[in-house]
Amino acid sequence: MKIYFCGSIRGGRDDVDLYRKIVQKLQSYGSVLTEHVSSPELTERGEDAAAAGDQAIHDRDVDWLRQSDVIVAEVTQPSLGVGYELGRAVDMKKKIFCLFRPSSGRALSAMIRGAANGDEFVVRDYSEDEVESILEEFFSRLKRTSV
Ligand code: 6IA
Repeated sequence: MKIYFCGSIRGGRDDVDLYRKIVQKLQSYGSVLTEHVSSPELTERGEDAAAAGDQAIHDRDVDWLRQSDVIVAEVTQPSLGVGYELGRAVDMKKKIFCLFRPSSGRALSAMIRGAANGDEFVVRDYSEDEVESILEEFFSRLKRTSV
């Protein structure tokens, strides 16, 4: 299974340790095309050096989205890129799982929470200590529905 993980980069790297934990867990279900999103070396400011490569990043990511079987997004830290990826993925009729932590004190965008339909597009509120069990639950349901 090919998994596309979305997490904030230029939107802010506050949750990078959590992204790492999620990606590690996702790797037990398949290959994660976007493992770099969880890399601590990838900083929001360090990205400026790569400005000339933005088009290549965009085109490669959209191509990976197309190839992926499922999209998992940590959406607590608001990110334009993650919102864009989710919109494109909806249009590609992909299976999408969004994770949001209400303990952040933020309110999730209506364009993400409002897109949830409990089937193709799932939004799950969670707390950090539940992250592994929530992913287990999601992937076991995914396996049941795709056989
Ligand atoms: O707007 P943001 O930067 O927060 O958007 C983050 C999302 O866009 C992530 O889910 C990524 O999939 C994608 N994205 C944004 N920047 C990059 C990127 N930067 N590489 C890959 N995906 C990205 C540069 C990488 C570097 C090694 C030169």
